[in-house]
Amino acid sequence: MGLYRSSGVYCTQCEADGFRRITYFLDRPDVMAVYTTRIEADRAEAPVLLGNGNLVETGSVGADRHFAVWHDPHPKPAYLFALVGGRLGKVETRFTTMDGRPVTCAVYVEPGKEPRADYALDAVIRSMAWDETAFGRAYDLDVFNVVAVSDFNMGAMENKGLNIFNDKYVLASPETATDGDYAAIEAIIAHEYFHNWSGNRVTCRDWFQLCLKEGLTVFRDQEFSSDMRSRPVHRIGEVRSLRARQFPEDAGPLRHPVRPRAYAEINNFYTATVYDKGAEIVRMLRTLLGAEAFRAGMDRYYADNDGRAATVEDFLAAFAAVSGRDLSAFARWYERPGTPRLAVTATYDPAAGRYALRFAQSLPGEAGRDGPPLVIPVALGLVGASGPLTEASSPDVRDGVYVLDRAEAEIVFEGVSEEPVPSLLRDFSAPVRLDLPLSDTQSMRLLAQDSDPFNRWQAAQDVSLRLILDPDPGRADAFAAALGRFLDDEALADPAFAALVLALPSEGEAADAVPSDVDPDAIHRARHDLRAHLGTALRSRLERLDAALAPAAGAAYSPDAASAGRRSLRNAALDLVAAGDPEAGAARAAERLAGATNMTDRLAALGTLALIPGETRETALAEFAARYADEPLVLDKWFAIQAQIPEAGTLERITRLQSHPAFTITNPNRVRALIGSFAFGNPTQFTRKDGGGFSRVAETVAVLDSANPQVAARLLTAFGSWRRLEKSRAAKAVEMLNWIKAIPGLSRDSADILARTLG
Ligand code: B3K
Ligand code: ZN
Repeated sequence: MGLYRSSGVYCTQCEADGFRRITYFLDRPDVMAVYTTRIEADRAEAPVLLGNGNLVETGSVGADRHFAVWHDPHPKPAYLFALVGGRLGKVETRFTTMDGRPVTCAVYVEPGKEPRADYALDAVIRSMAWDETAFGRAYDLDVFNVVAVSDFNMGAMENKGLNIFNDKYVLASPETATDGDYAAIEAIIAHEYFHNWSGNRVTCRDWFQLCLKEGLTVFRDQEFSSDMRSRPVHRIGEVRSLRARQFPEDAGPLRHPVRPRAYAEINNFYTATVYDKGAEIVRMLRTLLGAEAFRAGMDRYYADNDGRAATVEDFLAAFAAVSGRDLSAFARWYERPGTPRLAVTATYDPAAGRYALRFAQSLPGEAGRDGPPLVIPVALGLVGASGPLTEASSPDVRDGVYVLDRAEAEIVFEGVSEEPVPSLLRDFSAPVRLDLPLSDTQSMRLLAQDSDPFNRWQAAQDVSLRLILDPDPGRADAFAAALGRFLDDEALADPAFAALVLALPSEGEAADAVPSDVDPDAIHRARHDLRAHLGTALRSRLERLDAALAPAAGAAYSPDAASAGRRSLRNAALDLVAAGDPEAGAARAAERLAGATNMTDRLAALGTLALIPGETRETALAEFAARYADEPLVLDKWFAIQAQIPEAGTLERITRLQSHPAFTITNPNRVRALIGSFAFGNPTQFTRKDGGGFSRVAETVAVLDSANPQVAARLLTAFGSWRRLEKSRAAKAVEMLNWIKAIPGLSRDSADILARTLG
């Protein structure tokens, strides 16, 4: 934090409290000031000089030096201060705001990489236009600059008028970036831009209110991406990531309320809980109030708090004011850590045509007792044998939503002509764990018949999760048949959605569903066997899809969502076929790799091959490395794929990769690609019984801690689920945690994570 140099470029990172490393200051977010910044530098070394706000003066200082003066008229907290000086190329364009202000927008990158910045610049323009129509928010300076640097601890930073980015989230070309990279660039450019209002114009009174800007801004970027792409497909992605990162956090020793009550090191609270659960709270608020009142509440929030350092209470007060609703019970979502469980049971009375749903929520607090109930919006519907039962109705359900605000409640539907399957938490209307015992047959009815795309996908996930936890070839056959019908009827109509339906829950998600004594090897085997089973049973269909989705010869690559969806289904089909028949799969993947015309297909084929041991894989990996020897961001993908190979030899492979010329412990992207992917993406090897996986990550933390405590502390969070592992693995994890604890002079960042993890 503070002022540093990345590949010759001077840059700053001040959030949360880095400004005090640049100069003495009352470095708190509620101390707001107008800044004028004069930057002076050697002209050859730093021809480009950027600051916050508008450029007001430039000039020479003697023969070799020059200066620039930037003035930012908007009062801001010190954490939004930034400056950049270096040799940089740029792409730029103009945008005129809805109130007629001409804005020059530019993206600065390493000279020579300018063509790779076009997509990011386009995303800036689309973000500006979207915030005007979706939220009535216009940009408020004459320039908006984005700078890409290659050493950056997180994704990006929303400094006023001068967003600084990890180059991974700016640079893209079809040859070097995947569809996923394009989508992430679009989302992060939008996120940082949207902070201009949610974070900068209205900032946080103190760091306990972090979710006020982060949860809200994630919600805003999710909405933007949903409008740019497919809404249901994007929603499924949001929930997958919530379950992969936030649910485990909320279930382990690092759990904390969305608005934490205490912290030792605030930089350790930029978490999935603050960001993603924070966004879910905003989403629930919109569901409860309706789109119109929600928008009115947002307008009110900006009107009342512009230029202020606000609190969660200020945020909720705006919505209470416009809707007349009492939101005091809803506010508990900010205070209660943990993921609530929602248990539901159903009874059907055919004679009366009556169907009752009984809800019980629970979220044990500190003393093991349930606290006061949360307000849970449950979007729902009933699904009959040939589709949703539209004539069924309940007085408690309005616009398809039932609001549960008691510990237990029952609602009754009348006019129910056949026994339905309940479709609950449609579009994942609340961040809870649903406890609803459905049979495979009932789930498969939802997959085939529900009108809610999210729950159709969820139904397939539920069946596969049950089959991973309790393998049964007969039931797997029935599931394959249901998937086959789904693919025949719908795969080509919405390939992106179909690809998600084919993707099984991750090993992490399966582990999350096991109450205790988690054995990652057993989960891996069961998941692998199910993939092989489905790949074999669906083979001919998958091969037909593969052929139908092949791009026309010579077709140009386009990163748009529809094209990306076709690629994702085609690659998912190949991957599943390979699971069923590794030998044929390896040959097919190698062929795909050789013929690929873009990074998405190339990397997908390499990912399929990576799971099939043998010469073909090793040759493919070597060729990939040679081809991209000068592309660090592409080699990160190569590091990551290898770090996640679920084989005993991976540790040895990582040792070799650590001395690869492209690897350096001082670059956060490299560390995350190799060691982070291993710790967070390779459950069987990270938790190896011999402790070798834990110790590799611990050694990295030890080496990294003094130079980059933030990245070290983040790596350490991989140990967060140790208590749920089976005893021998858990013991090894504790051994390594204690080893780190004994390191003299450990950073506050790492010491804090350690203390809570061992707690
Ligand atoms: N606000 C920054 C994160 C700062 C992290 C400080 N350790 C990026 C973002 O969320 O937009
Ligand atoms: Zn943010």
